[in-house]
Amino acid sequence: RRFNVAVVGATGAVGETMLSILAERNFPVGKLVPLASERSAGGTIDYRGDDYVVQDLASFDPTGIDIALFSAGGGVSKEYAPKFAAAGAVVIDNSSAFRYDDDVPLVVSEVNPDAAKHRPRGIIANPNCSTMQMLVALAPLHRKYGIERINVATYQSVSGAGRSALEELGRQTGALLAFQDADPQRFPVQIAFNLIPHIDDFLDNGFTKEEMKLVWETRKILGDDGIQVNPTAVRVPVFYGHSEAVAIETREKVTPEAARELLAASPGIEVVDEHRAGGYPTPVTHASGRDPVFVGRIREDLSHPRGLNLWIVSDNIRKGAALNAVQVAELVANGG
Ligand code: A2P
Ligand code: 11C
Repeated sequence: RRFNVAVVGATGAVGETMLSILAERNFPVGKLVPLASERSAGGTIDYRGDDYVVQDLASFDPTGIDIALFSAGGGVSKEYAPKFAAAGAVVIDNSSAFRYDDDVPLVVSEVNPDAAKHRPRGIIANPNCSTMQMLVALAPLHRKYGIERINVATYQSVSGAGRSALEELGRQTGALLAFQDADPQRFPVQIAFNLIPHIDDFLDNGFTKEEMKLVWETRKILGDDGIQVNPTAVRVPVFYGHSEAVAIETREKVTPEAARELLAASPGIEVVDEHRAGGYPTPVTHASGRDPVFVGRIREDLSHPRGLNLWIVSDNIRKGAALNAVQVAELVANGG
């Protein structure tokens, strides 16, 4: 059977990758409808070599859509996802609008695929990119050794903040190399040749919302409210690919050798961990434009008897957003 698919936010950084991944993976698309705001309605996008006219979400009738992939921000999802679901579509939503609702499953395809089956509101939430890649790597360790605590510092690329953020890094870099000013617009301070310990809004507890997503989403996806997570989220001047320095504390001791073996045999992961120059994953050399979550620098924590350090890198637009959304669509299409 074929599925009528709507991509909401089709002109955005994530939306255009959703379209290319649907094509790459031969998703059984019947009718394809790219949607965006009235700003880009009437323009065209490419899908499998054909032009498709972008339609205005505000005036679109969702009747007949089977699967809707949303990536146009939380406000758009809050308003339109329930309308698509009411018209009979399964909505796979990449925003944070529904992630913490009890009756909306939050699914990483390699970690908790069965959760996608129980979707009373017709909505499945796609996790935040930094949680996504962290849990693809940590879930196998958690199942076998029991993770009690996670310390994580992220190094997040600008593409996580959308197309305008990619443009800002490019513009500022060019301006500074030409001895011109680089006034910040999309980010609160200059991002080129800098880094910013601030992603998403500040909350009352002094953490940012991006940091708390790592706490809340990890517990929900692993189904374990006891896991302690201590996050710091940092924006870095990289175009594509988020990196994470992660230190875990486990109930049972795990050696680096055992961790390497387990992770190398787990789905969605590629271990790159040689003790030589370049023998570790980086956004540019490994992750950008590719599907796996790359794990390297696996070593014992010198300061904790059951501690392990890992370096986790993945393309935030692919596994962190568009790829997982399409993988969840595959689960739905296969009867999940
Ligand atoms: P548009 O091209 O019309 O602005 P990014 O995260 O890369 O900035 O992309 C955001 C995506 O969400 C774009 O496709 C954008 O479409 C879409 N979008 C933003 N606001 C709305 C809206 N109010 N209704 C529909 N689509 C929207
Ligand atoms: C970033 N993680 O890198 C963000 C982007 O909750 O879906 C995705 C925000 C979200 O800026």
